[in-house]
Amino acid sequence: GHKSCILWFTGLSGSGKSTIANALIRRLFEEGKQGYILDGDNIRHGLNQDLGFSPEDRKENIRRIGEVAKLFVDSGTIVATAFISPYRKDRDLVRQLVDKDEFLEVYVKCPLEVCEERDPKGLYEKARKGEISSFTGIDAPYEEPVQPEIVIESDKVSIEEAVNQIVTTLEEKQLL
Ligand code: GGZ
Repeated sequence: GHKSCILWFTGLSGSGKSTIANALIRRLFEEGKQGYILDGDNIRHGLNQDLGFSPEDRKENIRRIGEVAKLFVDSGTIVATAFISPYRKDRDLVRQLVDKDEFLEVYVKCPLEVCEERDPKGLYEKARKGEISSFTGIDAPYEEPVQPEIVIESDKVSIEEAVNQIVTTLEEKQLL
């Protein structure tokens, strides 16, 4: 069996949060464990489509996602959330929504230069040209986690290694 928990991915745009979270949920499924992912595709385009990228809107985005993630924990699911969540305070508020052992902050650490080089959606280029404002890492802040449960250096490890790293931590914490 497993214990349900929130795996709270945080990191810059293009750091690999969604990719790693998706690979993790797939691995859990293969092992017969119930997992679910919350990301921009199913949240920012739906529940949170009224929100933009001002500090206030990002705060409300994270607050709602935290509440939804808590519901998934109640339902017995391992939930992975993949949002930049740039403000430490907003992440800490979510941490306090569930039991201490049910929240794992997963910092997907990747140098800005590498994210900018990847630029999968061309957003960094637009931000540099001033076509998008308040872009995280360019003209909006990213506050690094202080004591994340897991740090993944996504420019140094493969997706498979990242998944292994998370699974190992879940096993160590007796969540799997
Ligand atoms: C940051 C932005 C912005 C701005 C649009 N700043 O690479 P992506 O495209 O898929 O990931 C980014 C996503 C960030 O949404 P989050 O809900 O994760 O952000 S937060 O946690 O801060 O609320 C990017 C796209 O949306 N995007 N404009 N200005 N990312």
